[in-house]
Amino acid sequence: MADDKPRFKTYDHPAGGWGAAAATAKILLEQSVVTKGSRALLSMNQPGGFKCPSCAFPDPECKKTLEFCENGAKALAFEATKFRVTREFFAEHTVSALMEQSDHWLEMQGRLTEPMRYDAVSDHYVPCSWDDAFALIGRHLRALENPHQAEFYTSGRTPNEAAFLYSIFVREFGTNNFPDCSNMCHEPTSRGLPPAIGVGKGTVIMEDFDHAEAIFVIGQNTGTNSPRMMTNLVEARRRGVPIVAVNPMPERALIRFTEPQDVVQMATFGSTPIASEFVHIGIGGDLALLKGMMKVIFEREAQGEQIIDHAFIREHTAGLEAVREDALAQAWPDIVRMSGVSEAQIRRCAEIYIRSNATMICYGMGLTQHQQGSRLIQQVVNLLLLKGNFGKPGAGISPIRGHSNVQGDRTVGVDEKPSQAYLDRVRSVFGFEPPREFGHHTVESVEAMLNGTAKVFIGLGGNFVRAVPDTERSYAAMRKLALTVGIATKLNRGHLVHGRDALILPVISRSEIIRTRAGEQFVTIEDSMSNVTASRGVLAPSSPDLLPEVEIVCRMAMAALPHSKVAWAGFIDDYMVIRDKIADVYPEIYKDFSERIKNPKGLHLDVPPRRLVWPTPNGKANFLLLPGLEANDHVSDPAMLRLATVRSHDQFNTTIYSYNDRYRGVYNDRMVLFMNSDDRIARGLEKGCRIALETISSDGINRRVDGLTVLDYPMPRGAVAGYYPELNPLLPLDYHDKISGTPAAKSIPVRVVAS
Ligand SMILES: Nc1nc2c(c(=O)[nH]1)N[C@H]1C(S)=C(S)[C@@H](COP(=O)(O)OP(=O)(O)OC[C@H]3O[C@@H](n4cnc5c(=O)[nH]c(N)nc54)[C@H](O)[C@@H]3O)O[C@H]1N2
Ligand SMILES: Nc1nc2c(c(=O)[nH]1)N[C@H]1C(S)=C(S)[C@@H](COP(=O)(O)OP(=O)(O)OC[C@H]3O[C@@H](n4cnc5c(=O)[nH]c(N)nc54)[C@H](O)[C@@H]3O)O[C@H]1N2
Ligand SMILES: [Mo]
Repeated sequence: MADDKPRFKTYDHPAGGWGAAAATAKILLEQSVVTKGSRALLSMNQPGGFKCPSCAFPDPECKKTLEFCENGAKALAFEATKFRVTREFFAEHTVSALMEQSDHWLEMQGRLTEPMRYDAVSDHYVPCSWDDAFALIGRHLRALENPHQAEFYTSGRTPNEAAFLYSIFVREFGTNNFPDCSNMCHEPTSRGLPPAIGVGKGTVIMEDFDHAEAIFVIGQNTGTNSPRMMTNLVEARRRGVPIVAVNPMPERALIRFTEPQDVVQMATFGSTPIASEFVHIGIGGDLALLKGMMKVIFEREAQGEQIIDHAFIREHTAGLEAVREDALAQAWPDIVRMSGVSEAQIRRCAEIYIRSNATMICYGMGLTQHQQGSRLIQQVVNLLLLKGNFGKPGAGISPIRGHSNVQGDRTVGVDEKPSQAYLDRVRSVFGFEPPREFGHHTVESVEAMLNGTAKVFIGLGGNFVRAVPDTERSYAAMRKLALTVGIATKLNRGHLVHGRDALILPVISRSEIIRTRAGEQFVTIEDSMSNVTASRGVLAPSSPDLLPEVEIVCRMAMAALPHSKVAWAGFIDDYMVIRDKIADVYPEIYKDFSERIKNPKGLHLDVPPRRLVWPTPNGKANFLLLPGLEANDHVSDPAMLRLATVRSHDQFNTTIYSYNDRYRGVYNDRMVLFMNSDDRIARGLEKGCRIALETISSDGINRRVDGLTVLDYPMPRGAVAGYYPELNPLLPLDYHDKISGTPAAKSIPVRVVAS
């Protein structure tokens, strides 16, 4: 069919607008959820409704209009789909046959309907009762020589109540092995920020957008991955606030955007320019850019200008001197070469920062997924501290989180490096002695599988094997396990790359009603700005055989811990009981949780730096030095290109909604490589030719992906981009930020080879 042929076409309209509206309608139609879906959309992000299952950006307060976005609607439509994966489906396909299908095909089969167990004799998943499923999990966990042989993964859609109980279950079981999707995502924020400002979270709230005098958006594709934030950027821009977008890809929505909620703009085909300054940064060039801006500030101060907030620095910070010396020591030619940005533009960015009395810096994966991800985030803090950009309206650091509850899961205990104070609270509230040694993060859990120490993998949501680096090795790692458990809404590759025993346990989704013997229950979610709100599903569950995640966690615990000190059965029906325990373990932030959550606006968890209180060891905000200008290990190979693996407009992480990427002009293909035409010509490649990429690494493992079409694209020289998860085979497991364990998925050193 001609319509399925790959097409590449420059997209030169604004992002958003009618294109987004049409895309939303098409998806609702395709998934046959028009009436059901539209009804659900009306409840999404409304008081009394459920939280959007897509990203973690907060909802604007008290908006009376329909508050959703194209990609939120997609996430909902694919959750509320009419399609079902039934026992007949599994009887029809062997697991080996399913492995031949694409991720997109697997997703399109629809919602899981009942628990299934892998049968090795027939190579089929076969139906299995819930009781038998929990008994099998209990048997495997109890048979381990020690609890550290199990890995307990979490993906960030899991609500607070289930995540909290999971963290208690796993700790009573005896390990802190909590590989988590955040280990591949904003872990550099969670580990990088505490030594700098004392908390591992952002300091900005929604209202700050109304007071900011300058906004930087670094390494984040806002229009695709947190579209609701576009409303804030449009409003800010209309107020005349300068917006600086720093990105190797000129992401369309950061250039021009039409608000789908803006009736006049929609009717007149109008749009708002977003970035007042687009910084076409080289991959990993952000460190040099930040230092260049600081150098400008220090130089002008030395010439007698008053730029730095000296009173703030004296009262609240430590460590400025080393950072100043280092920035001043960097030579302009090096800064320009390493950032890929002209000195003039760096000076303009510095000028924007200097003139603003309240600067907000937002960032995404383009900043975290580098080998120095954690320390890069600290450089952002350095810049903000210079002008006292904390504890005042409109200012602060704003990590834009990914999954809708990824921040909440960490807050309520999903943490492989828990603090001793938290463990003490767990002991006093639940009466067992939790393990004190740190557990595995995601990369360490794959290593443990590879070296044979891990035996059991339980995935509370997510699609582990597709999300982690080094696809081939990770598949091999999973296949060595005794038991793999996927607790999920949809069939995914993680269920097909499995251990000797394997279970698929289907759950009630965010948009669906949870009804227990005690009546209808709601769950709670913490967004990127530390607001905790209730989420109540409105749709009937897509199958009568689904269980809520809370019940699954409790019954796993009961099966694994026959002598548990915790009254698990008491949590299954009444989620208020769980919230009371959360309040007991976290009295500072969750005091009176059950009462406070009755407020439709929810509660805002305290972020001390907003009050200029710094919970660091020295009680100060700390300037922290990252010497030099390289955010990744130096590679001397002259043929090297830095590869960023990114999301298309039509995917949610490993879930592929379609093969299109509208704003980048790509249709019906995901096996593409975005490249600067000069880099293509320098390699003697024809326009649109097929190539293979190979990773440049020193561990002797050949990592290669074949069949990529080269697209001429406005990338900086030396930088290429392609899609995650297709390019994950190129990402070595040990190529990560050593502080956080986060794979450096935005800066893989590769070379082009013949396909
Ligand atoms: N629709 C949709 N929404 C999502 C998701 C989704 O898949 N689909 N995923 C969710 C999740 S879990 C997350 S974490 C977020 C991810 O949201 P984003 O952080 O936007 O994630 P990416 O698309 O991976 O890439 C971010 C941007 O980084 C840029 N970049 C690459 N390398 C560099 C660099 O060296 N420097 C700079 N400055 N920029 C660079 C890329 O060009 C890209 O624009 O979105 C969440 N929301
Ligand atoms: N190369 C490369 N790799 C990356 C990234 C990158 O940019 N480049 N990004 C990384 C990032 S930021 C992240 S966050 C990870 C994502 O890693 P994961 O969070 O593991 O992956 P997802 O694709 O979000 O998981 C999708 C699956 O979750 C299940 N699911 C959906 N909703 C629910 C629910 O409500 N409950 C339960 N129990 N299950 C549900 C569905 O079965 C679905 O198939 O990938 C990381 N990997
Ligand atoms: Mo993420």
